[in-house]
Amino acid sequence: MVIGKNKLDELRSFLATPSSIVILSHTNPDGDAIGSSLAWAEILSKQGHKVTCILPNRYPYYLEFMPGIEDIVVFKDDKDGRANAAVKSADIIFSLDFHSLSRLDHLGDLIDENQHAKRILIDHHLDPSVDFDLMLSYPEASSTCYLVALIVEELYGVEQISPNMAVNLFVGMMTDTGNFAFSSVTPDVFRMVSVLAATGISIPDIHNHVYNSFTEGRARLFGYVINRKMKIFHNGAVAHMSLTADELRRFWFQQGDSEGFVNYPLTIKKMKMSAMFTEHSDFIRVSLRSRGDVDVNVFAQRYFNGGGHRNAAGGKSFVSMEETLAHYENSVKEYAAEGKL
Ligand SMILES: [Mn+2]
Repeated sequence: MVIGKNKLDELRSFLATPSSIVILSHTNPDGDAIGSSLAWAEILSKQGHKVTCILPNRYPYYLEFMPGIEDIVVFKDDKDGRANAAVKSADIIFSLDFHSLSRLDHLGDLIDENQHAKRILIDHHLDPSVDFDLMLSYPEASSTCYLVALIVEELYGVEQISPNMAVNLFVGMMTDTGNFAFSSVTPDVFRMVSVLAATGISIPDIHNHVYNSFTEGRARLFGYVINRKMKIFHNGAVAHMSLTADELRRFWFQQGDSEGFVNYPLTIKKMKMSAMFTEHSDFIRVSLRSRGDVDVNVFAQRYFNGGGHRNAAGGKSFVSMEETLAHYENSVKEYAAEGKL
């Protein structure tokens, strides 16, 4: 994929003079959200801009190794008003790895107060909202980190990618592609991986940090949910799993612990679609994954007030767990009856 020359020219002109810049990413930030934010922040700082990264809430503990992550302002824990000050004085607000300011919870209200800043989107989710002055929206891109790498290449040259930037970009490119296994992966993604690897980063170290740094509670919770909570139906083609707040407490749940669980049913032959329902204080988080042509982006939009990508999407439910699971099973039936499953 190629980033349009006009878009790059516009971006270049927005960045022509040193500015106060805020970089935002989505609630429950993942490796791609954080990696793209940190890498973009580093290169912009080097160009003389004053950059603040803000996330609506905290990142999972196993991403704490990412270089520069301690400088991110976590809006939910921001006692000294750093987010407020940065947003109010911002000339440019970048939104990375999410497609609508509505995904920011209360941070969105703060953004609304600054109406003079230019708003720029860099993202790969489907159906972005239109409230941006410049949109670098590429749903075919396998990750936002890959997009940022391409933009850095075009604007400043790949030799400007430092080892720290390479670690951050690699984390997002690796996690958003299921270890470079999804259909969104192109030959050019591997070209960019080669560029990152050439900076001298240790890919085994990154892999260990991201995938082999969990707690014992997480391992036991995983065993529990697969053994006791996975339901398979629709002739073995659809699965769901759920975790109530009570069950999460029993396994000393920390944010991020259930990350990736939803993918596991898809390791079963003939499985086409998987869902994971996790109870939070005022809603149930819905994660959806699918294989091939089964479109969980449309499914999430239609049945769970959400969206995302064709094979990975999410949403929310505001009824009880029991009702949510029943709604899911009925929705699967309806979707299948339309030939979409
Ligand atoms: Mn992403």
